[in-house]
Amino acid sequence: MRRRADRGAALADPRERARAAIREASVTTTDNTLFPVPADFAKSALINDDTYQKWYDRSITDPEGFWGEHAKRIDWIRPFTKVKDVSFTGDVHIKWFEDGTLNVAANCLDRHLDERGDQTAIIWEGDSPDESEHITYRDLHERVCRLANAMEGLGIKKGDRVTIYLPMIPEAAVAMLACARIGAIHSIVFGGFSPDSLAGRIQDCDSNVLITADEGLRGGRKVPLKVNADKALETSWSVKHVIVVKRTGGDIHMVSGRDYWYHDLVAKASPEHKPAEQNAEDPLFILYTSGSTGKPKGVLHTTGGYLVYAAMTHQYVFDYHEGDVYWCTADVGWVTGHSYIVYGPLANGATTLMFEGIPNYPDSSRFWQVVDKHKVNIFYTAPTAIRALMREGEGPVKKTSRQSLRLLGSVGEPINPEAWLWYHSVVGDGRCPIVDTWWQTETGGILISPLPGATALKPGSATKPFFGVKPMIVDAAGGELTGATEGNLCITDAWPGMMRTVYGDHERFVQTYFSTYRGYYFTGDGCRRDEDGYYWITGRVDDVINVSGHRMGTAEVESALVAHPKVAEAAVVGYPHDIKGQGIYAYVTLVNGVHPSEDLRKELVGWVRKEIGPIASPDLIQWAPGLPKTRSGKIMRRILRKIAANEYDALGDISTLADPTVVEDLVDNRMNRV
Ligand code: 6R9
Repeated sequence: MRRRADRGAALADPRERARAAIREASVTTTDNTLFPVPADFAKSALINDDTYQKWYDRSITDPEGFWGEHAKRIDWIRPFTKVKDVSFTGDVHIKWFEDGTLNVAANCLDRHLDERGDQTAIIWEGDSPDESEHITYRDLHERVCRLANAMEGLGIKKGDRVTIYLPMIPEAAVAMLACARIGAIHSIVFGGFSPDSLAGRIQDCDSNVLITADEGLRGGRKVPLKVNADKALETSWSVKHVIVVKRTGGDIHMVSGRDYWYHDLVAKASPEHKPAEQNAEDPLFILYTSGSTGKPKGVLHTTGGYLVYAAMTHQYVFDYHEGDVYWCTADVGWVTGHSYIVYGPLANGATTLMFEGIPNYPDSSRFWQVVDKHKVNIFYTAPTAIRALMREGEGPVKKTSRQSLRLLGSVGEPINPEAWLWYHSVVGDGRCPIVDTWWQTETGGILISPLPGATALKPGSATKPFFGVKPMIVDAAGGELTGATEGNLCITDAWPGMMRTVYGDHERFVQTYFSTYRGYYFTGDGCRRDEDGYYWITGRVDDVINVSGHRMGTAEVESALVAHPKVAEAAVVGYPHDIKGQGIYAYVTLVNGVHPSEDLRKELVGWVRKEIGPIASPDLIQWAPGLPKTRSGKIMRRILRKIAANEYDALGDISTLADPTVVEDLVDNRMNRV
């Protein structure tokens, strides 16, 4: 690799170097700023530059040999003899290690007991700084066995779908692992989703069990989980059993014969349980995620390949060493929580921190106080959190030590170079490499990321592919673009952690991911590759927007808006937002005779919150007497995106519109509002 612009090397103090880079970033492209692997980091790193290249080349030329070997990192009950059976065309199918058998919970718990039964598996840090708990591997194993027995006692069995709607409490991890232990398929629904969203997800997979809590606690505020669950269950008759964890002791209603207190069930259950023998391709979990069109899709992950990939990426991307304390701030309601709070770290015998709260409660020093309190070595968060904390200045960070930190990570959306540099220089004191990890719910694990002992960093670039990952950049027509270029990002061959299907709708899986560019997995992201072969993710190229690192389908917000009796039509786009990355911008056409007002605007925001959940609240609503449409009636979102971004000069060709004057009106209104 070419190392350019070694200007920084002249500055010995890494913090000074980072500051110089910040100054530079505001005037030049950050392509020119290279952060080499710090020498002391390289010394003890698991993967260095040479190993990366050697392993990567082998993973591409001999994928079967490579993955066959690395799959041995987990314990198989019956070893596999076949590594890979994949087709991205025709009868699309993806199978890894298909004749092997294993149990995920046994890999995350039982196999560690002899060696590290008394080591902390989960450090739980509560919403309030006064509450925390260390759970050893032995203790976690016992809790999981008890719940597994209790669930089997209720008649829950292999293949059943179990919906989990819990706050960030240890019982969330216990519930996931108990499902894995008995072969039930979990489907976690983020606690911020509304009763309707929960109901939709329960019904789509015909779930017969719901595990929830009386209330959640975030930033000192209560989240009415059981009340929401009760509402969702009014229309979701498949659910026969509800298991309720007591978190706050809030006053809730228990339906007799349907609802059970978690604590009563596990107290009565045996602490020993024999894990079920699962096939490598048996489903492990479903996780709903937003796409360009229609309802959220149930992304299905299976057992063997997923675990191999989650564990291996966790070890190498985070350069995880025995004894490290590792903290990923995600929620288990998102894929990051699945792969990098629970499955990857626990399969590796790590100590993983689970945080119930939010970054600015009780104050915006909380993350760093938790780092000091638990001596966190590896810290993994989202750019939106970094940007929000950056706004509070260096004070809240600098009053903490953070000496334990060795590595920082970022995930969820592109990290802008300013935020990257602040994270590096202020949070990491210029000492800690940052792994900017690009991946998706669908990919199961990280696909493009630096390996911190091998890759020189460029702020804002996810850098290089992980082992076995073959990225390809294509133009709109699907032609491969080589060298330094920009286009749409595809992956040309399978990796063990990728999704296998959309639950209950294989055709939608094929249509969504393999038909835009035939024979390739299409990510939905735009991407640039520079002269050094570094990848820079430029954001979604479809109608998915990324709000504070959360995926949102514009179609979902639109259908929530048009469900309001006063709304005739709505079009939703993303627009640049300082903290959230993208904000939600809604153009709303009211029913004839209804007059726009501030009250109505508030009512619509509240309506969307109620329909989908707070994460879908529109940031801006613009009244639109008409929407720009083609003569065939298709809304021209390209134009709406430009107007929302205040880019009026770049509206492009509007001559194909049925009524071009609509655009003038929208532009006038937008300009008058800002
Ligand atoms: C893991 C996760 C996936 C979408 C993805 C992309 C964006 C995630 C990123 C990133 C740039 C990164 N994304 N990580 N963009 N750099 N490091 O976030 O999964 O919720 O499914 O979102 O997020 O646009 O396509 P998910």
